Amino acid sequence: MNIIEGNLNAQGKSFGIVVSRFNTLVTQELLKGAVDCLVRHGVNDKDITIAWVPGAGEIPQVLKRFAASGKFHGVIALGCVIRGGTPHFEQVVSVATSGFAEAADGTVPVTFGVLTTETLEQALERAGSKMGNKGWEAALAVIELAALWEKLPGDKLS
Ligand code: INI
Repeated sequence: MNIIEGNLNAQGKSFGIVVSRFNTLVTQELLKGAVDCLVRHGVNDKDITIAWVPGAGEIPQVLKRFAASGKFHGVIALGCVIRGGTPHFEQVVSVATSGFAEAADGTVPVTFGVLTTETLEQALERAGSKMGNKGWEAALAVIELAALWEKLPGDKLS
């Protein structure tokens, strides 16, 4: 039996983060959580590249470019869509999630830290208060996948 798992050591690895500006109050906290997680697991500050985009609807375009660039061991998507203030909530969420799925094509690990909530309060709870920080969680997941990637059969980023 072969069991393959990734560890949480990210030393020497580089990561890209795509974060949306819409609901910045929340997304800046997701970003802080993600960067903190990467750095605490050994990533050098200079090996983190952050791209800001206008809204969650724009995340997939940049995510795909990052994933295809060959420059990163993993890429993280961060955003926040709040139903309360979003008449076209379903459309924005659908564009973000289906685009994410296209970017997560197995080239490099890609993780999803886009909050979809009913209220701003629920979003803030998931951005560093009582429900944790989903940015941190997305970063931890990409670290584990990046380590796993090195053990999977096939090509890897050198
Ligand atoms: N984008 C978000 O990231 N969150 C939202 O809550 C939101 N609302 O409320 O509409 C939102 N809309 C903008 C969207 O992501 C695109 O930027 C826009 O449709 C232009 O393509």
